[in-house]
Amino acid sequence: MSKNTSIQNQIVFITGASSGIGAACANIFASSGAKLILAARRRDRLEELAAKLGKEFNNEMHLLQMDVRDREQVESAISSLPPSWSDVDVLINNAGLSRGLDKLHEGSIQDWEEMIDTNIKGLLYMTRHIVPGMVSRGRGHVVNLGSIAGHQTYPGGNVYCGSKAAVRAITEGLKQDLLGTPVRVTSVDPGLVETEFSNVRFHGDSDRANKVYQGLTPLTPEDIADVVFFCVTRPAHVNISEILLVPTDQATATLVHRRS
Ligand code: NDP
Ligand code: 8X3
Repeated sequence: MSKNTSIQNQIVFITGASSGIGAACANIFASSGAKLILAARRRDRLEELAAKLGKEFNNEMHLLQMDVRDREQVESAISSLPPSWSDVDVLINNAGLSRGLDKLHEGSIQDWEEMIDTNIKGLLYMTRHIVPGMVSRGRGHVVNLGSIAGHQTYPGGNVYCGSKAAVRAITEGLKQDLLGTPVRVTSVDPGLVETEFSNVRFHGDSDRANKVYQGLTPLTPEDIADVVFFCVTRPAHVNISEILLVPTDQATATLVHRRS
């Protein structure tokens, strides 16, 4: 029988670790003895999380206050990692956001740029700087957070859906380009997960954000982290390329069952 990949003492780099799915990934990997590089813009949130995980699991952590949209910041953060942190085994490209739900012809160009710069360009910068080391060391796994929005476009979703369709294509391309190396590539594509996502989408309008999940049981960040962990811990010869997961109360990007 093939051996599952052990995560003990592996270096796991998680972007967008200050909230939601990224924070839940940090928790599950910490509980299995991984060494974590936790990155996001909100350093206070990273510190809070690291204090909690350190107390619970006593694992090693390295915090990076970083904006994935800033190419120079990404380059310098990665190139100046201390030697004991530079050999990243698992990269979880999770940092991402949606902004607005406007019709395309009425949309905010600033919102579009924020989504494209974070969800596509940020993921590319991270990948470009981390994957060469994985190839030369002959080990590694990249997990990208896609979305159901990369499979189906919904009204008002236009640019967000486009950015996640790009993540899907980029994940597929990366897998093709890494063929012949042991580096694995996975896209985890959730439907509705209750996090700060909708609050960010609606620029802090929490009433509108709460309505997204009203009357249904959404996925939790921990549900997604479980799936990411499952993919990463499969035996080395198993590459899970794509997983689409939705709440039982969701059938498509627009078809959901609400009890009230
Ligand atoms: P949250 O808003 O809870 O978390 C988003 C994380 O991304 C935060 O930690 C945020 O940290 C970070 N982030 C955003 N912009 C940047 C940036 N420029 N540089 C660095 N970090 C950044 O949302 P989720 O946990 O739900 O989202 C995580 C991923 O999952 C995203 O890619 C999202 O598109 C995807 N997803 C979410 C779904 C959902 O329904 N919630 C469904 C499908 C996919 P900070 O603000 O501190 O920088
Ligand atoms: C987040 C899920 O349906 O709000 O990617 O786009 S959705």
